[in-house]
Parts: sequence; C-alpha cells; structure tokens
Amino acid sequence: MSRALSTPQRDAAQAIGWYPGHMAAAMRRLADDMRVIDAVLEIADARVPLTGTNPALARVAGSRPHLLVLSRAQLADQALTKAWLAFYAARHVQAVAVDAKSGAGVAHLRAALQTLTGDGKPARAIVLGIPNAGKSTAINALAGRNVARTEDRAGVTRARQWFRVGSLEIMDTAGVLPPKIDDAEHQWKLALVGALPRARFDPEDVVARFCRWYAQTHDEGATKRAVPDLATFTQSRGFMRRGTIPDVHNAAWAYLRDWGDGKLGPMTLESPAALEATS
Ligand SMILES: Nc1nc2c(ncn2[C@@H]2O[C@H](COP(=O)(O)OP(=O)(O)O)[C@@H](O)[C@H]2O)c(=O)[nH]1
Ligand SMILES: [Mg+2]
Repeated sequence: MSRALSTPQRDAAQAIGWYPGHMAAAMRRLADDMRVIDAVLEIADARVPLTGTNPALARVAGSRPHLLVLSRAQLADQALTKAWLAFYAARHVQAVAVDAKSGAGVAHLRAALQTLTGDGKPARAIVLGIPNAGKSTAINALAGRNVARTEDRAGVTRARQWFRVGSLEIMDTAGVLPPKIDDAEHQWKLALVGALPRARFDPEDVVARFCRWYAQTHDEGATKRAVPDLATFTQSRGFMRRGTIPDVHNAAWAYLRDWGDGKLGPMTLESPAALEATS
C-alpha cells in the first residue's frame, strides 16, 4: 500500500482552461435529462477515486438515490480500494468496486442497483462520469452483453442513449470533465487514466510526474523493481530513431499504454488517508 499523498501543489501556470463545447452542451443536456431519472450510477476509475470524479456531476444528480461504482478494480491497489470503500461507507455513500473485464463485483453491482431502484420495479437510471471512466463498459456488464459502444479513448460516447437492463432503463452519457482543471496534480492523473484527449498533454511530462510521485510514495526498492524512469524504459524497450537517437516521445506514449493496461502493476494514485486527516 502506498503512503498518503502530499497536498497537491497548485500550479496555475499549467492550468487547462479549455472546456470543449460538446462538454458544456452535455452538461446542459444532463440537467434537462435528470427530470426523468430515478437513480444515478456514478462511475469513477478505482485508480483515482478523488480526481476521477466531477463534483458538477454529483450536483446535477441532486438528491436522487446514488451509487458510486469504482471501475477497473483489478488495475487498482486492492488494499486502497478497500480503504476507499470503508471511507465511503463511513460517510453513508453507497459504493461498490467492479472490474468489468473480469466480471469481479458485477453481481454485487447488480444487487446494489436493485436495492437502489426497488427490486424489480421499472425505473430509469443514468450513468455519469468523466471521459473513459468505464461508463459504457459498466452498462455492458450489467446487461451481460455488449450493448453500449466502448473504446479506450476519451470522448467516444457523444450522444446519450437508453439501454434496457431487466426492469431498468439505463441512459449512457458522454463523459464530462470539470470545466477547469487548474491543478497540475489533477492533470497528470487524468492524463494517465485516459480521461484527457491526447492533444491536451505532453506524455513525457505525465510520465515524469508519475515517476516522481511513485518515488515519493514508495521505498527505493519498490521503485527500482516496478517503475522504470522514462530514460530506462526508452532504452530497454528499444525506442530509437534512425537506430541511434532515443525516441523518448514515442516511448512515453508506450509507457502510458503500459500503465493503462496495468503492466506496471496494480496501482491507486490517491489514498483516503490524506482526506481523513483533514476532515
Ligand atoms: N480492465 C478493465 N477495463 C475496463 C473496465 N471498465 C472499462 N474498461 C476499459 O476502459 C476503456 C473505456 O471504457 P468505456 O466504457 O468506453 O468508458 P466510457 O468513456 O466511460 O464509456 C475500454 O477499453 C474498456 O474496456 C474495467 O472495469 N476493467
Ligand atoms: Mg462511453
């Protein structure tokens, strides 16, 4: 288990002040859609339970029954996922951890959703989350077959769509990021979990920040074993241009892919301990 994170450093100079028009539009539509919604499934990547949620989405959900789904549980640090679930339970937030790829936790998710909406009663639920959180995959896991389109890239689901799952109708939605991501700590984590479009960050910078975080939160032995720095990775994977020049840029993209696929080991980038200390 990793040590608690330090307080994120604000880095206004690096602020991402962008907010794509389709996200602003999606947010407006959501407020409208909510009028017919009985229950909310909020999906967040278990590797970033904090950075991976958008407070604006929780606000638009209002007081409707709400279930938080921590996705990609198999790629996250198990001990930290347990700690996060305990954290939410203590705050009366209903949360479950699932891994849609292996199917782990899906039965639990289905049961929790039934409790939320009333067993067997027809109801309308909505799936909310930031881009690439695993929203469409969660719907597919609940349906038991591929009904919603998924892709390992931010921004695939643009239009909202309804799916029937047992007695429920579930709306899939486009991921919405917070309008302003003005914190360097948030940016590299969102880039790492695939929530930001590729054109919006520098992969070398993201890898460097990740390596720095890892070294700060783990002992030296663990760092040497599990997490190569970008120069080492570039060399060991043979990323070269014209045979002799290290191709650090393409190596950085490969590093991010490996990280996303869990090849660097299960990992959670934030711990509830840091929050508990302040609340
Ligand atoms: N291993 C694993 N991969 C997942 C899980 N959920 C989603 N993914 C993968 O993450 C990518 C994005 O998922 P998707 O459902 O399209 O995200 P959305 O943008 O929130 O709808 C896809 O390649 C999925 O296969 C999960 O629980 N475990
Ligand atoms: Mg989707």
